[in-house]
Amino acid sequence: MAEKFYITTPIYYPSNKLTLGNCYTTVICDAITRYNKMLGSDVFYLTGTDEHGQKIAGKAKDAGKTEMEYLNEIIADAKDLWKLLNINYDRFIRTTDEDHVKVAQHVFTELYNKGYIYKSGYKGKYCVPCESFWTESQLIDGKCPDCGRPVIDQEEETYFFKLSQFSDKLLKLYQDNPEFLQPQSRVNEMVNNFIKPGLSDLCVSRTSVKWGIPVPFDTNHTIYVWIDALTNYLTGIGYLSDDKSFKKWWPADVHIIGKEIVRFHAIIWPAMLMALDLPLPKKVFGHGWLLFGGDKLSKSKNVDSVECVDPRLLAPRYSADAVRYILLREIPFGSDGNYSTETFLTRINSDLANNYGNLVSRTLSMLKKYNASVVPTARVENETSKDLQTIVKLEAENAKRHMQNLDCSKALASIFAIFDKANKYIEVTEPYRLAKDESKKAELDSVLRNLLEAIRIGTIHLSAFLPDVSTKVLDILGVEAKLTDDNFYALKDGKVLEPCPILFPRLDIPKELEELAKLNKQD
Ligand code: ME8
Repeated sequence: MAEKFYITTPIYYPSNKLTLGNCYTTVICDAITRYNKMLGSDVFYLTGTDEHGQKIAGKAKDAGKTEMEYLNEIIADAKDLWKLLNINYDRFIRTTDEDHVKVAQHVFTELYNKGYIYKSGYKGKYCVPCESFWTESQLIDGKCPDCGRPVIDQEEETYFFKLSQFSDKLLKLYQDNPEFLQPQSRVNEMVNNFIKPGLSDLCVSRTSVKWGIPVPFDTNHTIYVWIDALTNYLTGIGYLSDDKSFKKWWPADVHIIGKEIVRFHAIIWPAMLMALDLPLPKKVFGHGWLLFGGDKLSKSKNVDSVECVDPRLLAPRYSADAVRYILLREIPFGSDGNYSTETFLTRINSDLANNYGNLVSRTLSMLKKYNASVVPTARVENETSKDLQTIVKLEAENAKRHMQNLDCSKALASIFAIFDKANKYIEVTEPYRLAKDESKKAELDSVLRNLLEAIRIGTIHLSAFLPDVSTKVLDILGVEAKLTDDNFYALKDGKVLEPCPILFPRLDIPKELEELAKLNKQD
């Protein structure tokens, strides 16, 4: 039976349209999903939205809409965006979904019945217009960090989860399972910044937030943030509604999240699951941030004026594959990295148009010119061809290894090393020179065949990352995207190959930057 693999993104706040930052995690999870499917795994990919809370209610009110009207528009846009970027999720979960409301309420009641939740009072600094509590340290100059207005001391009756009881269990979890939280630096952050100083119990209900899931046995309260949000990972695969599915998929193989929410996934979530006697996720990966001029793309900041960051504009103009490529390739996985429109356009030209696109079109046009587009059977073994085969095989194995570590950026570097090598092979073998000498026909045919095989192998790996362009090329070659064979000579001898359309037109970068600046202004 195929191995199962359950992967999740965070559920995003639909308080505004989703951003390129949200696309980063979603595209990574999609590439991991596709790659694992090619390896023969049975994969479930969950993404969705986190729809409760004061902020959403306030936004809806400002827009003169009901919460659901406001949310439905944003969710429709999010789903369109995922379609635009070829995201192949299995379920889009919304925390307003009926089955999720039941799960969140069930979990809250279970934790209460088991003695992990108790009622008490919450004292804090309260901003009346924002209806938000803040801790002393969150205030900016003693004022509300959101709106800058004065805050008052306020007390509210709330339920608490006994998080403080889990310190030792969490330390043991990290110690016994070095795979649980990655990259390793995040473990040190959790231990030194939160667990060693002592965990406080967690506020899990509110009476002042009306837009939320009611606590079933005390309906003055709504469930506050994390019990509602984190349990989506259970609902998504049928907890309480489809036992067979839940048993098949749980525990999650990996939760991929941004580093700012590692604390919730690596401390609160395992503690809740331990309290519920449910198995823990196998891995939490906290990736770094895509930075824009050194800043994390934040929905509240208008970075659009300096950089073009709207995927809804970039994908139709440069292709979904190009947007996926920059997100998957540019930033070392786990670290922060800068995004800029100029880097994006430069990568399209250098990697996609020159390295890959040009390799494919050059090879197919030589095949047409020198062998009537027929896949040659010739196999002349020499140092150069052996060298090509060795590198292709090695880099294909490297790509697989990097994907076991979820590292799309390094995997893509390995795949592009295959194309680099193939381009160098053209330079070294000089097929145009061989074509001038009748006696070198077998050698020429062999060079063409080797190029086609390198393109085949590289493109199969590439298809998890750039599905559109890979499908085009694999269709021309007449092969399926299966990672079963990284050896040469799997193409069908004698097959006639169709010509290749231009895969990535070369861009005039200064002109594009000017055009994008104009489009940004119109927005
Ligand atoms: O935190 N770089 O939702 P959210 C990289 N609802 N990743 C980024 C990014 C950037 N500049 N900007 C956003 C929430 N992300 C909660 C989560 S989970 C049970 C609840 C990605 O809309 C990254 O995955 O603020 C980050 O963790 C997430 O979007 C934050 O999304």
